[in-house]
Amino acid sequence: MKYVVITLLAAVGLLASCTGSGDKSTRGSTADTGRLAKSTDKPTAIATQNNPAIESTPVNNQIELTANDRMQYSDTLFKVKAGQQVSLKLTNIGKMPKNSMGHNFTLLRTGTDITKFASEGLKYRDQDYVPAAMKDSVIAHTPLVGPGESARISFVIKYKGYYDFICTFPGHYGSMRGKIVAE
Ligand SMILES: [Cu+2]
Repeated sequence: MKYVVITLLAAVGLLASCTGSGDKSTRGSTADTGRLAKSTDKPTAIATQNNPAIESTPVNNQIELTANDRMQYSDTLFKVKAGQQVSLKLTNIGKMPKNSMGHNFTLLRTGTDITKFASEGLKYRDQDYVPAAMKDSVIAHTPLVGPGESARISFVIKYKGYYDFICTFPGHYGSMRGKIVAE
């Protein structure tokens, strides 16, 4: 009899937790029609699910981003309108020479293995460390910019979802990475 009561309580508890969180999880999974980042994605600095920062980030297809000598981007979360042109300007505000502290912005397709991509990129020094062998994983990228330099690119993210961007300069992707949410 005691066992039955415990089971019943557990069932009630389960039911309560389901109804409590059901609203959010349903919203998250239907909004992007199955094009959410795959669960095989490596965890990144930005947790994409249920992150209040995403809610409060305004949609803006004009992105201005800076990068510094401490291997940091000025911002790591952007939200854009899918299917429309995005203009992005990357400026290196550092002072260190390009061959020791160059930066780029490389936007990756959903499901790309960032670690694999970045290590493959090491073989492509003359192509700004963006690996030609994995070009299908790249939505867009800027060239490497040195101190005081800027690069401007435009691109379209066709589908709603979460997209990683990184700097492919050797050793940088660990701290120089962020997300673009397309909605
Ligand atoms: Cu960098």
